[in-house]
Amino acid sequence: MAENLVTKILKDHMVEGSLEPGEEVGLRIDQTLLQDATGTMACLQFERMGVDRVQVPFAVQYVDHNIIQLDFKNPDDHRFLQAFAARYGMYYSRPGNGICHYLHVERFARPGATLVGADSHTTSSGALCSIAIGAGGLDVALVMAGQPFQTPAPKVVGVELTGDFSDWVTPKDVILELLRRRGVRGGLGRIFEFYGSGVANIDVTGRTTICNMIAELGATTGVFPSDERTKEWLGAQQRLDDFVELSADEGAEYDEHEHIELDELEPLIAKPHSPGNVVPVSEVAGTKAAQVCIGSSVNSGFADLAVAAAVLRDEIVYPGLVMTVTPGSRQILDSIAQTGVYSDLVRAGARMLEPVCGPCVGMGQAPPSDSVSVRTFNRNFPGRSGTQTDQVYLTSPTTAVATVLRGVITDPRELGEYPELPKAPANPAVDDRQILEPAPPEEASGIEIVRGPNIKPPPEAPELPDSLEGTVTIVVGDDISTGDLAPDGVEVMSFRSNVPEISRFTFRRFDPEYHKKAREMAPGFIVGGHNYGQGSSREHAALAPLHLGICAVIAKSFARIHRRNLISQGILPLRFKDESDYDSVSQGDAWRIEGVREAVAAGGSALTASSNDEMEIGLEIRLSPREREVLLAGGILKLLRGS
Ligand code: MIC
Repeated sequence: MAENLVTKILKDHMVEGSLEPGEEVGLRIDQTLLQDATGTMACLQFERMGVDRVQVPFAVQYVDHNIIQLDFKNPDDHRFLQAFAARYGMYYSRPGNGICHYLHVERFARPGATLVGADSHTTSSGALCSIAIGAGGLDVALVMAGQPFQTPAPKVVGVELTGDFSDWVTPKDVILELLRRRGVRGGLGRIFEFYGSGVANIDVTGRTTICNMIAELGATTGVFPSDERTKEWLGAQQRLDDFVELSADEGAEYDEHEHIELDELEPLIAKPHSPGNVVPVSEVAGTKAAQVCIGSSVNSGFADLAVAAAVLRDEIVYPGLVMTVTPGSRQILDSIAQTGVYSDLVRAGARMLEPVCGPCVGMGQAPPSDSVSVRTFNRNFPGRSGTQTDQVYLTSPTTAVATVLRGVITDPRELGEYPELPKAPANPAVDDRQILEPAPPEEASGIEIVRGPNIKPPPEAPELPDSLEGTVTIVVGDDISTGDLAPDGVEVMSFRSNVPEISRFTFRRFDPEYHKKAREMAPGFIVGGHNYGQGSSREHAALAPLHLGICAVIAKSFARIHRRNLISQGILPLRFKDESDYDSVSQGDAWRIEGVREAVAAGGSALTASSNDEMEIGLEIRLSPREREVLLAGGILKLLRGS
């Protein structure tokens, strides 16, 4: 039978389970990726697994998120991670070397490989035809310890691309178009495979943009075929040996279909406060902007920055607005310096930032109160920029730079003729000296891993009890992001190695005192709407509630990574049998759920919550056999240890 590309790569890596959509599949993983904001927890949990050396063929630790060094906390984490990587067999990319997703596509991703990373945008490496999946830190640590990666087998959506872009329209508009069509829940349980004649018109940088933001659809990942563009890229990266041609068979079948005619796309933009809130730029044109940020974890490639520079050559940044530019990696920084892109941007008045995630996660450059910030980033959840009253729009570099010129959101097609762009250097500065090799096994055990005072042991859940009795600590709506549970920004993220401290910020957007109330009410339940836990992979969004005494989350539906993080940490995810029951729940309700352990052990699918001894609420349990074992034990670590 003619096979699609996803099926080919998954079959090649399947070690257990089934590829039937929704069934659990176990995959052999070729590569793992950690970044610093999720890495310390993952490493601390890896340590508890009692494994002497990382077991995957290639593991890398990047440092790109918690970069601002206001005090000792972030540098202490970096020091810990560097020593840990050397000790346990991971490569270590030094701070300032670049953003993990850009670096991985430059240096390590390869066609046909599998990659699991503790960052939801690990999907970026789909640009080089890897099956690259984001996961919580503990799940990645488990893979590093040599276990297969367990995930629900996805449906495959074939996205046929035809035609070519018209001037000013870019690959960012492809992913915004998918988000416009499907919204932030439209990719759940799905891998998006791109094919068709239009694929050849998107270079690896453009493919990276699309695959990065496929995470915003809630998708498992996205993947492009390995073709001439892939070969060109690998050649420039001096990695031609990694090239293999890979694509779907002629006439391959897909579970679902999308078709995008590139010529028909127009410049798009996502309005506050969701990446799924997409409209044509023309609809919001004229909106005054206080800030424009180009670059960061998406749209930081050479082509993205070159177009901004070409538009700004001999012009200046509109006086009422501040512009920042972030190159994706040291290599890209070198390329823009060599080609004059850097100086055109500097002369125009752009503030040039170092190649790190930066403003995308509220790590500096927070916009002024109540103002509009136009960003080429991937997420605009409320307050993510660091300013609680932010109004963040997400768009392409062309729309962003048109806005820089005029001071108001501008359809770039109004700028007229498309400028001549500088060419990327044929031989970019490939230099891996900032990526340190692990110590050889014979020296590794002598390495001291220093832990600063902010590095605290992660909490563990108790075994699943026979019944759950507790209080509804909060009722939240649809599309709650992990940023609501463990916020972005310099202050909160510096507690990524310290769960007791980070839990003080849980749900602070709704109630700054939530953490105190939750502790008083413990054991507690959280009640949520659809797509609970969307966004990032940060397991702190499960660990902080665990620390506050949350034993179960009851929602209308869950985002993939967060649902799995809850289970891995021993928190039970349950769904409403009848969604309308959600409306009858209030904060402070006393719930009793009998027979939980028995139902989970027996693979039962239903439970009943008795609320205030007055009302019965039907609940659904949807767990794979493996997830049931994990929950019964009280989380993955306890299951592994057998206690
Ligand atoms: C994000 O873009 O939301 C992050 C910050 O990269 C997260 C990782 C984290 O929270 O550390 C992600 O995407 O998983």
